[in-house]
Amino acid sequence: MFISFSEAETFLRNCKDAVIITHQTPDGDCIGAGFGLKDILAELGVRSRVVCSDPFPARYDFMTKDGAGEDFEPQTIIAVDIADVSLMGKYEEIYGDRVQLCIDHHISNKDYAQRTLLRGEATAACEVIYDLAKFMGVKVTRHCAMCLYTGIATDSGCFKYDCTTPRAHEIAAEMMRSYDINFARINRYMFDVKSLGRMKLEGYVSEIMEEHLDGKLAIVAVTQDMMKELGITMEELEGFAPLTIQLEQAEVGVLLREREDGVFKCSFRSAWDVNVSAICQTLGGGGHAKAAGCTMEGSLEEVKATLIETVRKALSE
Ligand SMILES: [Mn+2]
Repeated sequence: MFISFSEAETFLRNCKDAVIITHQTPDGDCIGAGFGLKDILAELGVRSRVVCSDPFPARYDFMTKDGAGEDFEPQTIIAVDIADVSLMGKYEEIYGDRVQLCIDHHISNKDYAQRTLLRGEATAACEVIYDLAKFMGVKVTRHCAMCLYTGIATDSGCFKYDCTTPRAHEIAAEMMRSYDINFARINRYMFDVKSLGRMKLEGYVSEIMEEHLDGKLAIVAVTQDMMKELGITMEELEGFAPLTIQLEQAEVGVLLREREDGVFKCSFRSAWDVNVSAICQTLGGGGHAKAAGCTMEGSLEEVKATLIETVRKALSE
C-alpha cells in the first residue's frame, strides 16, 4: 500500500527497535538512506541497525564508521531504496515477507511492503528521506546531512544525469548552507578517487568495449577470470556502466559483470530516449528509464545474443 508523508511520520514516531535493510551490491544512495534514516530515528529516540547482504565498500566509511548499530531483536522492519524484495539478498529470507515500511524512489517498486512511501520522481531515496525529515520537523545532524547528500550526489551522477531534480539542487544548497558538509571531499571520494587496478581496468574496458546494432548498443562484459587476473572486485566495477554510453552513437550501453556463481549482472544505461527499465522488465529486472538492471543466466555468448536481440527489438519500436 502506498502511503503519504504524514502516514510515514506516524509510523516512524510509533516504531521501536528498527532494522533498516539496504539493497545488495550497496551504492551511495542505499547506504546514505540507511545511515541517514538511522540518525533520524536516533533523534526520535528509536534505536536501529542498518543491514546489507554485502559488505559496505570502504569509500563509504565516513557514513558507516560509527557502526551499523547494536544487536537486538528487531520489532520494526524498514527497507530503503529497494524496489523489489529479491534485491535484499540474504535478508529476503529473513525479513522479505514482513517489511513494514519501504522508502523508495523507483517507479518500478513492487509494493511488497505493508506501507510504501514512494516518490517516483525523486532523484534518490535520500531525497525522499530528507524531505520526510523536514516534513516531520526532525533535526538533521551534520552526519545525517552528509549521508543524504551522498545518496543524492551518487544517484544523480554528481547532479549530471537526467534524473536530477530541481529539488536535488535545492537540498544540496541547504546541505552546504546549513550543515557545513564537506561536499568537495565527498564528491572526490565518490567520483574521482580510484584504485590503480581500476585505472588500469578503465583502459582495459575501453579496449574490450563492443559496438553492436550499427553502434547503437555498446557492451562491456567482464568475467570472473578477467576480474581475478586484474585483481579487481565486482564492487570496484560499480560505476562503469555510464562509461558505455560515453561511446559516440550509443543509445543503449550495457555492463555485464559475471558473479561468482556464474550469473551475469547486467547494468543498462540509456543515452537519451530508449527506456531501459522497460527492456530490463522483459528480462526479469527493472529500474529507471535511463538506468536499469537485471540478471541473466547462460554462457557469455548466449547472454550477449539475448541482449542484442532484446535491445534490437526495443530500438525498432
Ligand atoms: Mn537510489
